[in-house]
Order: sequence, then C-alpha cells, then structure tokens
Amino acid sequence: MANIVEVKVPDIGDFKDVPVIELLVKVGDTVKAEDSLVTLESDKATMDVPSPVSGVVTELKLKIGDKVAEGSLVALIDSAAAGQVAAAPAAAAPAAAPSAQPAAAAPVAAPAAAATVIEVKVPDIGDFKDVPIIELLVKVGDTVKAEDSLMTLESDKATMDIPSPVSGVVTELRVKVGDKVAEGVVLALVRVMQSGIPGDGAGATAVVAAAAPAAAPAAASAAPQAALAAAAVPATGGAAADFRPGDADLISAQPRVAMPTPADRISGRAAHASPSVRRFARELGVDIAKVPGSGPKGRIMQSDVQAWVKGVVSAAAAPAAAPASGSGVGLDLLPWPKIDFSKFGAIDVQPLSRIKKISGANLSRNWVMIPAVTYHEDADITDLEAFRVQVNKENEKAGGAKLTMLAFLIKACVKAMQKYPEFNSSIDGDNLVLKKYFNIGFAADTPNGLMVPVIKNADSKGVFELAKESGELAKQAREGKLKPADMQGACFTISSLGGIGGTYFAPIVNAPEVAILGVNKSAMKPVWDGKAFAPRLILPLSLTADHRVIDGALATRFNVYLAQLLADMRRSML
Ligand code: CAO
Repeated sequence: MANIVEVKVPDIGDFKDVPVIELLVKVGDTVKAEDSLVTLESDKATMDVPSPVSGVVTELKLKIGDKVAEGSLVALIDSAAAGQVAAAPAAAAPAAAPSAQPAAAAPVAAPAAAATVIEVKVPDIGDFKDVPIIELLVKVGDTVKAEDSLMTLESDKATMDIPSPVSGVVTELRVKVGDKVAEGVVLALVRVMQSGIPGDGAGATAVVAAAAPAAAPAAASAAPQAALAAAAVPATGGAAADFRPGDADLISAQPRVAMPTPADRISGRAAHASPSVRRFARELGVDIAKVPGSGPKGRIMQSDVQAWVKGVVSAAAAPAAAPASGSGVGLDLLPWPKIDFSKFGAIDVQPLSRIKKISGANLSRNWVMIPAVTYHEDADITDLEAFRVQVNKENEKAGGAKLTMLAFLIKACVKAMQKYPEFNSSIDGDNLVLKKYFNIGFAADTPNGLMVPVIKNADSKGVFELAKESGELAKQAREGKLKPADMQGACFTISSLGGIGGTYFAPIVNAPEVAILGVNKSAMKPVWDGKAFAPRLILPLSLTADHRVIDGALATRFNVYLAQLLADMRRSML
C-alpha cells in the first residue's frame, strides 16, 4: 500500500522567494533518504532539498524557476514503494540541519577611525564551526563591487559565498584555501571605493560596522537576500556616514543552509558548484552540468568553467586552423565521463605514469587524425623458424649471439620498404617526404608503459647485429635508461606481441610514420598444399597504414611481399 510522504522546503531562515534552479529527480525515480531532490539558489547560497525518506517520487510539485519559501511543497514520495516505512514525517528538516538563529550579526566592522578600510568577517553562519575555505575568488589588489563574492566556504551541508560589503580594493586577504573559519573571523580587508575611485576614502568618515545588503538597505525585513554574509555597505558612494552600528537598516537574513549537497551526485545528474561559479557559468551560457569539476569532492571551480569554454572554443576553431581540411565541424565530443567509481565498490587511484600520459596524448592524436586501415596476412615461417632454431643451437654451443624473430622481421620490413617506398614516407602539409634512410622503431613493453626505441640504419645491419641491438635497446627501455635520441627518427614501427600471444590486432600508426606492422604469436596450422593438409608454422601479421598515402592495394602488395620474404629469406637477395 502506498505511503505518500509530502516533502516540503525546510526551515531556510528568512529566505523567501528562493528560485528552484535544478530538479535532480523526475517522477518515477527511486530515491534514498537524504538524496537531493531539487536545488534552490539564493544570491548567496546554493541549497539542496533532500528527501526525508527512501521511496519513489510520485509527483514533483515544482519546476525550474519556481520561487519557494519554508513550507513550500516540493514533491510526493511513496515510501512504501521502496519497501520501506517512512523514516521521517513530511517536511522534516534533515537531521543534520543546523538550527541557526536569524541573527542581527554585524560581520563587518571598521578597523579604525579613518573608516576607509573595512574588515570582512564571517557572518553568522548558524551552528557551523571550522568551515573550510575552498576557493578564493579575488586576490590582493583586485577591485570589487559591493556584493561581489570574495571567497567560498563549504561545510558538509552547504556552499556559501562571502560577498564584499562594499565596492573597493582588496588590500589584504587574511585567509587561504583550506583555512577553517567560524563566525567573526576576519577574512579580508577592503579599502572602500568612493565616487567610483578605488581606495579613495576621502570623506568616508563613518564607521561601517553593521550589515546591510547593498541593494536593499531600506527593506531589511523583507529582503532576505543578504544571506550568509550580511554586511555593512554604504548605499551609494560617499554615503558611508549614513550607516552606523545599530542602525535599523541593518539586515542579517540568515539562511540555515540546512540542506546537504551530496558530492556524489556530481557525476550523474547535477553540478556541484558555488553560487558565484554557477552565476559565472550562466553568464557565459555554459550548462554547468557538463563541466567536469577539479576541486575537492569534484566541485566545479571557476577555472573549470574557463577551461571548458576554452576547450569548446578551440575545438570549434580547429577545422579553420587546419589547411585544406574542408568545412568540418571539429570534434564536438562530450566531456570525459566523471564517475565516482567508489559508489560501486572499492577502488584504488594511481596517477598515470609520465610515459603513459605522453604516449596517450600521441596515440589519441594519431587515432583521430589518421584514416588508418589494418590489413592482415599470414606468413609461413616454418623454414625460417627451423633455420633460426638451428643457428641458435649452433651458436649456443659456440657461446655466440642469439637470433630473434624480431631481427628477421626488421630485415624483411626494410626490404619491403625498399620495394614500396611509400612505406618509408611522411606527410608534410601538401608534400610527401620520401626517406632514403631506414630507421626501424619497435614497441617495447616496459613496467612504465609502452616505449619505442629506434634501430638506426637497419638496412646496413645484419640479423645478428639487429638482434643484439634490439635486445640491448629493449633492456634499456625496461630499465628506463633510453635517451631521447634512442627514440627518435623512426621511419616505420614493428609492434611484436609474439612473445606474449594473440592472433591479430590493429596497431595505431606512430605519426608521422605512415605504417606499422603488428605481429602475434606463430602457431602450427594445417595448410592445404594442393594435395593434402600440411602442418605449417604460421605467423599472423597485421599492417595498419595511413590511407592518405597507402591504399588497400599497395598495403596488400606490401603484406604479400613481406610474407614471401619471411617464407623464404633468399628472396631478399633477388
Ligand atoms: N611467435 C612465437 N613466438 C615468439 C614470437 C612470435 N611471433 N616472437 C617472439 N617469440 C618467442 C621468442 O622466440 C622467445 O622465445 P625463446 O625465449 O624460446 O626464444 C619468446 O617468445 C620471448 O620473446 P620476446 O618477445 O621477449 O623477445 P623478442 O625479441 O621477440 O621481442 C620485444 C622483443 C621488445 C619486441 C618484446 O619483448 C616486447 O616488448 N614486445 C611487446 C611489444 C608491445 O607491447 N607491443 C604492443 C604495442 S601496441 O600496444
């Protein structure tokens, strides 16, 4: 049987007409007790209204833009639908709600008779103590207007901006990010701006000591938007003398920032940001829900909004910047998903290694910029492997070097590149650069990630030398001892996973090269020789090529020739 619970806006202090800025659930959604249902935002604080019970949302009584006050009906929740009896009565304020009393606090006091520099203090913020400063929105020397936010505090339950009570210049910041503050702590000094001249305190003789919102000094009782940082302010330039401690025009409307702002809803449905950042995003036309947050608990900082806008602008500009790129529209990609994985189970977060970060950026560019196609071929290496094993056996007895399949692959690739020179080229604007040297890179698996050492002038080296050099370079790569020069100048890359296994794969071209050969583990396969199936050792090859330079016919010719070479290396002498 249904057990409908009415959810109402709890005691939010003197706030009235607070707009609903986000609906965090829809009808039919299942919610847990304390899950946020809607977000309200006053001038100074963002507040979420949580569900008092677990259940299913059967009706939403609000829409975005509606203005609410204490007692406004938010939603109906069927607590029985969650198989749970209502845990709290309708309209119950969350258990954690602080019960701050509206106070006629005077958070701002003039420090001296000169009265041109005022102290900005933490106003009455209810029962909150040790509230951390999470963002400084100004720096010393900044000019601020009355009501501009100076910094943001964030408790477990709410985010609060501290506005400047006056127009002026920030002369001192007494706190830094991470400091914990409580009511009365001096946060900053602001030199009062008179007649539009920052810091011109001439004539401003009065002590500014009590709170009044700039916009509504005469409507104290009816204008609760002064919010958290009720502050003293001259109503107009030069009128500071009109305000004195105890003036009736003071206001300290106190939001009881009672509602939790669960950080874990950032990932899915709603954004976690201070009012000032929300306002900033709105001014730029940015949907804040799309901006990934880099602050504590995934909070969206002003810099995140800026970075997001920058990303969108440069993505839009990219096609124009690329010559001969037509009228493409750029990569209008979704932002990377920001997910709190710990919601689903235990996790361990490790920073990406430097190599992974660098190679990741390169691979991403190559993946999106190269029209790459992968072509597969099988090479019969029965005889080559038998030869390699036999030579290695003989050499072992004589204490000589070991031949590797990689060395033969390098030798065969060089020969195929000589026959098909497009494989040894790079695109440079409208030109194709054809190289006369043969430097071969090979992917080496290292504890820190993938590295690609380069064997220089491979055409002039024999297979023993190639085996020795690749072995040494791979060892240096694993030990992190490669020098930058060891990884530069490659014409073509081989990625050999044969020692590990696999059948085929599609390697990513290593720009500005135009092709890469992937190699997997050879395996005995039955091959039809015209009369019968014969067991042959087959090596799977996967050649990825840049289609702007190498078309399918050329790629397949290269692959066929490479397979012929590996089947019978005598062909390389022809
Ligand atoms: N088929 C069957 N066996 C193979 C083989 C193949 N294609 N290639 C190598 N093997 C065998 C070797 O013969 C060797 O066996 P023995 O010890 O009995 O001789 C064993 O596998 C191990 O070889 P290896 O891979 O360590 O040595 P290598 O010289 O063949 O390769 C290197 C060197 C650096 C290419 C390799 O160690 C490596 O790091 N490979 C990974 C490359 C990689 O990560 N590519 C992915 C890039 S894209 O993500």
